[in-house]
Amino acid sequence: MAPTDLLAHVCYFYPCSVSTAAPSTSPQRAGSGSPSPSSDAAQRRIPQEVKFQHRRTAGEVRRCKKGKRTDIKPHEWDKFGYASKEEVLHREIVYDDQTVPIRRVKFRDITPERFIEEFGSKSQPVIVEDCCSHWPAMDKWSIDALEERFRHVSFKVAKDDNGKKLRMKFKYFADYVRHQKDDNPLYLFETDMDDNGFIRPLMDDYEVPSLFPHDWFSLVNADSRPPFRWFCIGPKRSGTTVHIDPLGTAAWNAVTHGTKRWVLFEPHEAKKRVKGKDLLKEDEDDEAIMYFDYILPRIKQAYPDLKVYEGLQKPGEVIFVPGDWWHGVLNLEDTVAVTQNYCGPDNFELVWTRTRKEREKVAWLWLRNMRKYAPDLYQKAMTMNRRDRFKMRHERPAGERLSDASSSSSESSSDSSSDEGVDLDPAGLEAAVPDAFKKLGAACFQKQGRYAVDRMSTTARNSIVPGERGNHEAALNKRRRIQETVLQG
Ligand SMILES: O=C(O)CCC(=O)C(=O)O
Ligand SMILES: [Fe+2]
Repeated sequence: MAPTDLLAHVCYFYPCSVSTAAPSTSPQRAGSGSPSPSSDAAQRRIPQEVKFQHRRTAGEVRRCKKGKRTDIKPHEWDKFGYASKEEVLHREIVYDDQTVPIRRVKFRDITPERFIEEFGSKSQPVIVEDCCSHWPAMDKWSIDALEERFRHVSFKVAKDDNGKKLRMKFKYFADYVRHQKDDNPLYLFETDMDDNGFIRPLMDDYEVPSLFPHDWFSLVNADSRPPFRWFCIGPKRSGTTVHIDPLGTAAWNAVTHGTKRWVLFEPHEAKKRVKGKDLLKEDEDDEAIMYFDYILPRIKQAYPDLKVYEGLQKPGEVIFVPGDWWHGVLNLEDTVAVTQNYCGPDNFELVWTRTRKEREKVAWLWLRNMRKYAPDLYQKAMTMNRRDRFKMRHERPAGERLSDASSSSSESSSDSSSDEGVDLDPAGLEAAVPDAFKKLGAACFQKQGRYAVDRMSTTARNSIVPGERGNHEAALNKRRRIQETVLQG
């Protein structure tokens, strides 16, 4: 029995530390000196214990923390003492000259057509109020209700340095959420919602908001498509550091419980400015909470011309993050959300340009299915390729590499699916872009390849062995065979 098991009857203790430092200072405005961080807290820690309800929670948490961060010890996860500095979570956003409120609109005041005209095609972020308040998830995704349903189901709560997923049973994660005092807590981010039969019931609790009717990436077979859907539980103080989503995809993110604080920057802004790494002082960290506490105020001070979009997202609200926008999040409370990335008329050009270059095999499989199931989209992609004199893999002589393509080694199991036997000769295709794509209007709401997509994903789903216990290789081979039949049939 582990020593911690002997400590208590009802509660189980996990050593960590607490700071005796005063709360960090509020953000200061440009010209009033550099906002001071909370990092000196690290030097003045006194040991403290976190009480968990379950005997095994501490061990599970330690295992995941060790895997996720090798630079610090599990007991150092609270070294800056943010759990006793609630002020950071309650700090008001000051909308000064450079801080722009993220626009807000009520769901009942907007149609999908207006949404794409005003926000999608203009690449403007927006928070849509009351967009998902009717979902069953609004009740069914409280931590307590989720614990009842998924007590023994394991969810991904971190990744190690090799990209291996670290999973924890929900009962331990719920225990952790309720009691943790970490500066930057473990963040549950589960993408296997459809494939994992134990987790799939979550899919019945929400729907894709009607404002996002397109999902042209779903023309890529389920097992080749890059991850695009996540169920997220962020304990308070957890968050996501500033980044751009992959392949130019846009995202919607719906909160059912808790509050997210968002920061966004326009796509043209330099990484150096928006991440502010060179504004960090020695011994400081740059996790989400530190970013919102002192890095963002310093960024505003250092770059007064930088436009910073900020806003709070509450339960029932959905935020639209356009493709290529920088964004970061701090969960101000224990927060439950679902998010999906997509490709539609608002961002197809961007996504196709990125995908054909960065994910050659995915692009090839996508194009192959566009040709078969979404001819308008196929023509659009081929027109772009001709315009940019872009040669896809099957069009280049054997052995000729795409000069600036990034490595495709991170691609999914589809890498081994056959690339041969299907000729995608562009000859004879119309050069003109169909009118429906030129004008972003009602015509664009015709869903591309609907039948094909349903048929493919059903077939693929049936061949998947749920969870991680089946014969993975056999399942993959079967899926490959089905995929080839579907694609060539
Ligand atoms: O809710 C969050 O923490 C942000 C999620 C996000 O931006 C992402 O998954 O790409
Ligand atoms: Fe993101």
